[in-house]
Amino acid sequence: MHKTKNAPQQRRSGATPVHTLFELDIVELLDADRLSKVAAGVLGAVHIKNFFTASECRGTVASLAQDSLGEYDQELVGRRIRKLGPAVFDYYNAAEVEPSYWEEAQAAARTRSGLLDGHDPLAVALDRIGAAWKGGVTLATSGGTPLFAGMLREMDEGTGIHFDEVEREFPACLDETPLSQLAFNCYLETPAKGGEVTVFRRRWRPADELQRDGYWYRHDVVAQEPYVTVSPASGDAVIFDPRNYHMVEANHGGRRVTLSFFIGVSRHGNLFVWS
Ligand SMILES: O=C(O)CCC(=O)C(=O)O
Ligand SMILES: [Fe+2]
Repeated sequence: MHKTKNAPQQRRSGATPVHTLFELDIVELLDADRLSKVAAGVLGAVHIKNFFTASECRGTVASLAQDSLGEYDQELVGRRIRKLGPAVFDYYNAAEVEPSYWEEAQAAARTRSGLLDGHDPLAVALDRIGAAWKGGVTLATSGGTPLFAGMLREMDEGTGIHFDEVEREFPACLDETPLSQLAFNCYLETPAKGGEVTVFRRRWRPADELQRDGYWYRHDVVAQEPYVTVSPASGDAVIFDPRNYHMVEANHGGRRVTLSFFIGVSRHGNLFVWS
């Protein structure tokens, strides 16, 4: 089901102990301690079984009309990744989030709001995360206006190796700098084979720009690094720090549909989300 490859704990004689701390925890219920550990960089990922029930997944995917999906700029990313809703990523090359973002955001939130038997799957996910965190979860803001969070994303060809760090890619975007950035994905439908997500214990360094392969990065940047690989079943959710390099394998047989957003940890202890 899952694979963990960690470097051995280092403890040479005479040296102080140091721990790699990049495990994959598989749990039935999300808890605040694991969320903190991923945010603090001492846990590779948390894989939550059955975050959504089978009927919540089926209901949401069944009511998601194919024609409601747009996609990331194929010219930029080099593959087809479809999605409902705008990503601030779409505006990385602009100085700020542009008017078309807000229009798309409103339309997508409206479409998504009734997908789960008349309810919003994002609201359900945020309730469950808030219950685990025992604190508030709100939408992140940009220029005082709440951003869109909660894309429904469909990938067939996976992704290359990349990282996501809003403060480094789009410093003007969020009103509050998060102490840590997490990626949340709940897998509403999963392929028979493929679609695994691998997270490497390695953040971006400036010299990595020499290792770029178009939008993605060459495998060399993570070649020596510990990693965790998660093979989620439908209904499962995975939380990791996307500032670590990560990638998704291509699908074989079936669709891979996720509810996806980023989570920032606020200086006040609450969480804020965006896509
Ligand atoms: O779909 C996934 O498993 C992860 C996709 C990804 O790159 C992200 O959420 O940042
Ligand atoms: Fe990513």
